[in-house]
Amino acid sequence: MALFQSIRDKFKKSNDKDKYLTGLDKSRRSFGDRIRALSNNFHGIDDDLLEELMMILLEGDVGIQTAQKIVDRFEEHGAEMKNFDSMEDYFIYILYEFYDEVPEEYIHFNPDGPTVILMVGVNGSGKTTTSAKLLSLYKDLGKKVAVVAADTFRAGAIDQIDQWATRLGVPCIKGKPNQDPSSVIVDGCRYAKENDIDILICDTAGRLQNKTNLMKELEKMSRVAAREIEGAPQEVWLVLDATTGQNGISQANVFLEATNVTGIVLTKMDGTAKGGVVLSIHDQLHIPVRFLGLGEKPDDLRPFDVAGYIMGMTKGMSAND
Ligand SMILES: Nc1nc2c(ncn2[C@@H]2O[C@H](COP(=O)(O)OP(=O)(O)OP(=O)(O)O)[C@@H](O)[C@H]2O)c(=O)[nH]1
Ligand SMILES: [Mg+2]
Repeated sequence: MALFQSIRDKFKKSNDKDKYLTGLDKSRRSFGDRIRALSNNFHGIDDDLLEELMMILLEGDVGIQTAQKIVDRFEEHGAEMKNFDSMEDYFIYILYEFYDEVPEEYIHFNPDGPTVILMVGVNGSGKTTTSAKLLSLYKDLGKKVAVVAADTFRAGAIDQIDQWATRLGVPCIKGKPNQDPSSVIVDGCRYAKENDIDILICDTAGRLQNKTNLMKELEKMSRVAAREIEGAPQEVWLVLDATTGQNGISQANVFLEATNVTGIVLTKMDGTAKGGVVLSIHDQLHIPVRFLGLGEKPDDLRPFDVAGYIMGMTKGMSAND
């Protein structure tokens, strides 16, 4: 099938192919393998098959509204697929198209100075680890990077990011425990301007708090950053733990109401069989997924790639492909 072939070709050319295949192995073993198992009892597109596909989507954490939309789209033309292989390829194409229909939004780099990226999210979602991975990624791309240890709330948080920074050989701007995080961000922005930093990553605290306080704190951080560097923060990335599945979507909504989130990073994709949550995020939140955490090593954070994601979740690719 030509449509499917084009996704496969894109994936084949990707440098991140192996990372996607390994990182999404758990999801593929439940999601992809279950789709393939439908071949045992395939007699065309009927209500039973549609119901099975719906179940597979739901168990992959695609979420009911999103799953229903996908199945409806599939049903429109699916009946033309007369054998299992073409049905499977068509279904994969529908998943791909479902994500791909909105044009990709790219990172807003500041053309006139440091680009400030604020990392936000609930505790344990992976903000600090992701900050470190981003430092490593942009450093490897030849950017001058620095990090602000703006989590002054949790004991040990400053040391955690500081140790990463030392290991990666990048500057870390720190305050004291319990200092106002916004004041550390001010120091970070000033350091970035004085030292021609290209990308300044701000690792913030993941304390659980009510929406009003969260809003106030995030608003203050953004306001002080903008006072130092025009247009800052250029990006606010919400870090979500993929293993929390649909709960992540409710968490996301709280942050979306509290601040201007410009992108999502989904961590721990390697630790879940419920990787379908990416489709649900796209459909319900309309915020681009920028990166996927596909493992614990610094280079396991990969830019989001639809073909990689869909192929990694479904068919994968054999060694001879
Ligand atoms: N397997 C895997 N583990 C990850 C990934 N990203 C983060 N982790 C792990 O998740 C745990 C929490 O990560 P942190 O980066 O400390 O999370 P945080 O959001 O900064 O947490 P707080 O500072 O408490 O708010 C750590 O053990 C990380 O190693 C990922 O993509 N894959
Ligand atoms: Mg942290």
